[in-house]
Amino acid sequence: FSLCLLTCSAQSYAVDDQAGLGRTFDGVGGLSGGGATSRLLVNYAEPYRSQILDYLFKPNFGASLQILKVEIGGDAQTTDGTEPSHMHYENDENYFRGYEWWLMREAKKRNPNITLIGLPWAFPGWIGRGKNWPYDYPDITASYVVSWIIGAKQYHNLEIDYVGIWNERSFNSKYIKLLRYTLDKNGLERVKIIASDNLWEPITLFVLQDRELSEAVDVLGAHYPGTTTVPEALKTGKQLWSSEDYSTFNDDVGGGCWARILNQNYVNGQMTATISWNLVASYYQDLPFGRDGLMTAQEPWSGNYVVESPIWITAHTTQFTQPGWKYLQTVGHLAHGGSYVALTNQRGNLTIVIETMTHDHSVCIRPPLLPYTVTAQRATFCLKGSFASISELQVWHSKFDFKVKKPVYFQKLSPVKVSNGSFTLDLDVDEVYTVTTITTGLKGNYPEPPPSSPFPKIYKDDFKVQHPDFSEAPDFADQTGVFEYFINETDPGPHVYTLRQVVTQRPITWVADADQTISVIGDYKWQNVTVSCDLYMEEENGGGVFVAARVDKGGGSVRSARGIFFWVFADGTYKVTSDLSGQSVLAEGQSGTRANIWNTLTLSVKGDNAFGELNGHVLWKNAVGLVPKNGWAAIGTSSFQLAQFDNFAVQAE
Ligand code: 147
Repeated sequence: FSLCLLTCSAQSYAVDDQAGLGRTFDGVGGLSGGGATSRLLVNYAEPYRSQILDYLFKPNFGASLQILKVEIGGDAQTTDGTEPSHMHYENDENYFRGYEWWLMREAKKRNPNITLIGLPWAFPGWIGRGKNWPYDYPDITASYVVSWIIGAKQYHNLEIDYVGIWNERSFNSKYIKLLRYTLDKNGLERVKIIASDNLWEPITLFVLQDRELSEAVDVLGAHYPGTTTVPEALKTGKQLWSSEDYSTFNDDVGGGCWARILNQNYVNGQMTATISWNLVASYYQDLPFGRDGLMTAQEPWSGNYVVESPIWITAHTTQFTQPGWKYLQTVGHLAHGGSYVALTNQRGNLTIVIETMTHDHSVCIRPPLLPYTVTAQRATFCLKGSFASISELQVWHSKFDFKVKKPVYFQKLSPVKVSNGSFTLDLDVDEVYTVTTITTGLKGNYPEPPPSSPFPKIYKDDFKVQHPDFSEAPDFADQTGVFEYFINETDPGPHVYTLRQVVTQRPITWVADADQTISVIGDYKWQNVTVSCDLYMEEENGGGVFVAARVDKGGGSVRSARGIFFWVFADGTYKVTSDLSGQSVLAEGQSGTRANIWNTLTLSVKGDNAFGELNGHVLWKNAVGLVPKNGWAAIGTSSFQLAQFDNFAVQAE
């Protein structure tokens, strides 16, 4: 007792529950969506796909995530692509589109206790009855969102635990109350509401001033809070979450960012859950925010994936805690920089996580990080209250090393003996320690996956799949509109199995979707390519379809995508443009094309020259002027309209 007091007079930190405990821990999570961030994951061959899922979700293996948050697809562009809605049209319901259902099932399979969250970024157009706004008919929006929750249970036996409002956009009190009411009316009282997935304000003031709203909302979720909250948010008495955070390139600085915010979101901001955007970087790296996931799995064609440092940083917390544990009140900053948190299950178990991330090695994408210093230091932790009798603790260690580049990730060290109620660690900079009574920690490991390789230079898809596992064809990354496998029941000939663009009305958007639809595929570095595809316009008035090469943009800037676009229209004309918007015309003329028949378009680009063929005959040839030097191949339509695609083929040099 006295010895600990003595050692505690230096740089020492009490770990003590005698004055009561802190907040309830809700978990660490990953976000799939917002948008299409898991797009390429689904097409990994086994065993690699399961290995990736194990690194993410399997308890006591890798990140062992405690929360999975997914986008409720709204048919619109939501950062790295579109995700399909379960209701493209008012009279349409389908709970087997996209990959979020599958991902939730895979997560649950590995961890039945994982917390599931759904949040819309965008909505199909009919929700707004023509207006780009989801709150004019709040009953429609609420029943649409609740349908998704009911569908999850009915078709996938998935119980959604939390639902959000509208990602980083306006909330509406009437809508939130109606959502609560609609949930309850459907026997979904257990589903909790998060609001508003934006900043702490104005939702906090609304909750403080509106008793009914306060009763409807369970969690205040803020994005990129920079580890801090506001006094009013604390005053609500609600759980406070960082419901989207990180979004940082997943190198070791990204790992440092993640380590710092996982601890300090509680230490500074009393936040009890932190969710990473995104879960896994499974989208073409040249789309916005490339590699901003806990790990990287962006090459289904090679099988290569990379378990990045944030996976092991996550493990430092998740393998030694459970949602429902309590933070201790005795958490805080270390004297020479860094922080520590301590959590208990209130039945004798204790987990302490310590991080000493330096400023420059833990900057996140946002918000700006004010200067601070961290130096090597000796820290003594004094175990008191229920923890006074602990005699030994397990120790797990990570150390980033930006000099000789020999990092240590999540390594088990010898247990530390507690003597006279305390233990001492010599902390260097850029380290994470977990010191814990939990003995089940494990650094999971699979053999190295295949080496990285570029997208195949020769690629074909005839979309001939009778019972596809997923609604979307491999490797196509929809940037506006949704492209789905389709079966033409009555087609006599070769086009029974096709890919179909199905969004017929501009969605309630999250960013500026193009006025055209487009799905990109391939290698962004491609320059000289031949892209060909059979196309079928279903629209007689205003029908138009294209194949493209060197497409240089996707995501939120898809509207300004440039490249070489070869269009044919149902009015018997063709066009070649250097932009998706169709403004910069390189060539145009008569094609004789019309709706409801199949046409084959071939676009060949080499250096500054390009030519286009229609049904095997050269239709145009040209020197193409100012077009991008490289980019993806693509297919699409001239507006939100039904159209089909078959026998897609690309040959790159
Ligand atoms: C978030 C979105 O919610 C995600 O879908 C994804 O786009 C992510 C990428 O970092 O960003 O949206 C934000 C966009 C801008 C800011 C914050 C969040 N910002 O400028 O502070």
